Amino acid sequence: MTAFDTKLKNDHCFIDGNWVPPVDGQKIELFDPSFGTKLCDIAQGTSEDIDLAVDAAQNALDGDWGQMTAAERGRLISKIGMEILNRIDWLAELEARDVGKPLTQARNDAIALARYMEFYGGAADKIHGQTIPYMQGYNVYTLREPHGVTGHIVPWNYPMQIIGRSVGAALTMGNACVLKPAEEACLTALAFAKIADECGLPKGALNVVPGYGHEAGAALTSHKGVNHISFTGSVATGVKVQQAASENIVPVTLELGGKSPQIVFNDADIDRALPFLVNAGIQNAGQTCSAASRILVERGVYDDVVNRMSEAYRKLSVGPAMGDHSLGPLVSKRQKEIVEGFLSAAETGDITISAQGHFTDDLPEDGAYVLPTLLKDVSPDHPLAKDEIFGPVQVIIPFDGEEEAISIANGTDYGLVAGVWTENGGRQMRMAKAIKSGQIFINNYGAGGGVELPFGGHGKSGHGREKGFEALYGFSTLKTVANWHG
Ligand code: TXE
Repeated sequence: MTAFDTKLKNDHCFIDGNWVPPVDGQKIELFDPSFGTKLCDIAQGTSEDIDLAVDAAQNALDGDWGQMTAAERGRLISKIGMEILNRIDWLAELEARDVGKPLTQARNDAIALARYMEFYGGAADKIHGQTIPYMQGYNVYTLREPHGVTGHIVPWNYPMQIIGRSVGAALTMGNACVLKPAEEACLTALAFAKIADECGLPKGALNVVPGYGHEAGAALTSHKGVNHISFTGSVATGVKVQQAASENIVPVTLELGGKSPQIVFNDADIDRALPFLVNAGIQNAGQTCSAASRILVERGVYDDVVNRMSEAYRKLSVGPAMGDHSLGPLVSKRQKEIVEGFLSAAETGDITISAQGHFTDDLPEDGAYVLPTLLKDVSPDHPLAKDEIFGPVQVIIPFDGEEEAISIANGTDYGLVAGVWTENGGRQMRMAKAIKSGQIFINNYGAGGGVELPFGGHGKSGHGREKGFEALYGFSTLKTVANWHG
């Protein structure tokens, strides 16, 4: 199988059920980060393409898509999920070559995308309003309705999963979507549109406009015809998105990454914890919003955890995505420079590298590779322990007792996910309550992806919840009807 079959019009937009070139004909070059070579061109959509996409979405709401019952939508969304499963190899290869994700991880993302569609497809006709007891002579009830046109700005780190959790939920509630994938990674967004189209999604219900953030992205977030915006990306861009949306008084869901801790107490089951501690830092080469980039370890087991994590790090291999190593390259040379900047701050800041992984022998020279790096004895106040690195770098920080663990855990601007490792039931509950974070995992981390589990941030990690039924509430609005019948 080749990465590009001729059926995927990679340099087109998908608008109103048609594959169309961008209005001004411009293109963006897409690179394979495993080799640093050009992969293909994608469309450089602009505000004109966004206008067309928003019009098409509005027409879909006024047309066939808006007329479908919840059960019909659910059946269609489930069908798209089934078709994704049928084309898993194709999707996985597209993602691996586009963003450098090791093939097995890319495959898991395709499975997660299918799982979102399966979950949401099944939920479509199970979301409903309520009746409210009120004054004599009234029937009062609520209706759950779509926002209308929803805008989806998706980053490059988990395109398929993020499309699943946001576009999947928005379609389920009957919204019509305009999706702007990241300029570094948009092939699986186009492939998703192709699959949805072939499954019979009415035209205009999903539109995809690739392009730069400051052009197509900004045009989408400030568009007066958009009724809800879902954004996943950096804090700096999240601020711009929220400002743009506020001009039109449009609700926004922001997922802006984090500096998530896993906290290991002296009584933890370290055999069980170890793979979670390491994988949650190096999965997708650390380019994960919920990466456990801080490992807090109680003094009594500190040396043991450092030694065992170091041993695991030394076994990690880094190579081309299609070779399916522990880690692939980072998404781009730009991201590699960002991560190397942090690593040189470690060198000059006198921080000890406890262990690193290794490159494969035949590493392509121009790939965006960095070694997974474990840093120990890092002060909780150091930028390496506070800032999101978005690369395969974990810091280990010692602590003494619950109080200090909580203070360090809550000591960054972020609060997306936290893990707690302890056998003490009372402490599990105290920690779950005290940590400021959208998700807390006790004696596990990530819960296998958790399509069903509401997910979102605290502080600068953002606001609003995606995944699970919560996302369906977020992608809908509530209307109250008070009907006086005398
Ligand atoms: O993010 P941006 P970048 C973090 C991570 C990373 C850093 C920079 O720390 O190192 O952000 O990555 C679109 N209006 N995360 O520069 O700019 C852009 O086209 C509207 C964490 O890639 O936030 C892309 O589709 N949209 C994160 C998306 O925003 C705009 C995932 C993300 O790009 C826009 C990615 C604008 N003005 C990076 N400017 C996570 N939470 O998982 C850009 N975009």
